[in-house]
Amino acid sequence: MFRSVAISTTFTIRAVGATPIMMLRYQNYAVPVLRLGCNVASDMNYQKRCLHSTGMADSTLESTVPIIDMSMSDEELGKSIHHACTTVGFFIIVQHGVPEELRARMLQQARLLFSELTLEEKEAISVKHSNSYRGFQTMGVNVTNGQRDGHEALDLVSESTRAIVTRSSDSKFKDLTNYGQNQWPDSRLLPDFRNTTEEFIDAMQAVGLRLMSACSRGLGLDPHFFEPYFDDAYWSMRMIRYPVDSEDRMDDDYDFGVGEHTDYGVFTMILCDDVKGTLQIRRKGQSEWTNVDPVPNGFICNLGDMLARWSNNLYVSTPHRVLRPQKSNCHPLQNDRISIPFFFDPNYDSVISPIGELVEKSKNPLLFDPIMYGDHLLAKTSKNFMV
Ligand SMILES: O=C(O)CCC(=O)C(=O)O
Repeated sequence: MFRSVAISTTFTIRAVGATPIMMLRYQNYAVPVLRLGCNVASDMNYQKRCLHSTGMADSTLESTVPIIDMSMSDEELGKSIHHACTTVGFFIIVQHGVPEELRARMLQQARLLFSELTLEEKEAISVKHSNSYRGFQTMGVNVTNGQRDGHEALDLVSESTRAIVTRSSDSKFKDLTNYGQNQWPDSRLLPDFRNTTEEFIDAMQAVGLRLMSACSRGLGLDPHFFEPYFDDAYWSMRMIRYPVDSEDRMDDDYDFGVGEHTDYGVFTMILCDDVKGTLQIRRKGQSEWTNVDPVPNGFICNLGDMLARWSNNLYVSTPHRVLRPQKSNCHPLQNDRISIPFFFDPNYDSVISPIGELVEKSKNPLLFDPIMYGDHLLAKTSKNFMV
């Protein structure tokens, strides 16, 4: 189905079927590629250049969004995560164990999803065919705060049967459900998409479990405290393409790639290409927004509402948003940013209540009632689409 023609040692032109030249790629990976082969943890000069690229002094950004090397012990990792979660709510993990080659393949498959499928092929797996908020969203179908977001995306979610919940007829969710099957692109069009994605999901779940174990230590809990809540972790992932902002936009729609929000679950880990100046956070008590730019081979991480609840707001679920990319920040051959957030979240039927010791540590009054994670998720996802 694919024909490849090498035109130099660095670039490859691909064609699909009879369609001439569909796209340019760099060394068989979707461009831009994150410095393949570099050892990020030891490449501090490169990290410093990345930090400078936001226009902030190193020390400012370092204290804003820490870079956490996961090769340290669980004890040390717990302390680092604790520091990040009690301050900024965002951090970047490196040396996380997900092979660079798998990250590159996942980004490549995501890029192919957007570039190789026709609108009709995307519509065939549209979220509008799903009763459980899974599938493809063409530009503007995803909504945040009532405004259409400037991105297209595919949403995939755990198919755990724990999401089959019988609700009373007076429940506001009575006709809604998160339980369902994912919609995958036709394997004849993208033969490696599903197996690469499933391999990536497995790898991300392993990182998620390690974060949880370290997190329990950082919180001073039993290291196994969170395990029963994650034996069937209800993960979700999005593959997102943000096209560059266009100047001929007529209304308020598409102002943002994603509007301001907090995440719903526990830990989000974002794999993205190296386009800068898009993801922004607003720290507690501050009105200005700060860029969080990618670091080679790193996942940008943040914590979500469930960890804030468990810790009675000792850990903050930080508001963030995504600006539409500027052409000047994109790779010369591209007009977009690709981002793949992986949401590592508790079992669907986990009931999350503030943990006694943490209510005390937080010095806050008891802030939250118990909530089933699935109910929180359904309340949010049921408002996310305008189809
Ligand atoms: O694309 C990104 O950098 C972040 C996306 C995001 O915030 C989300 O999907 O919740």
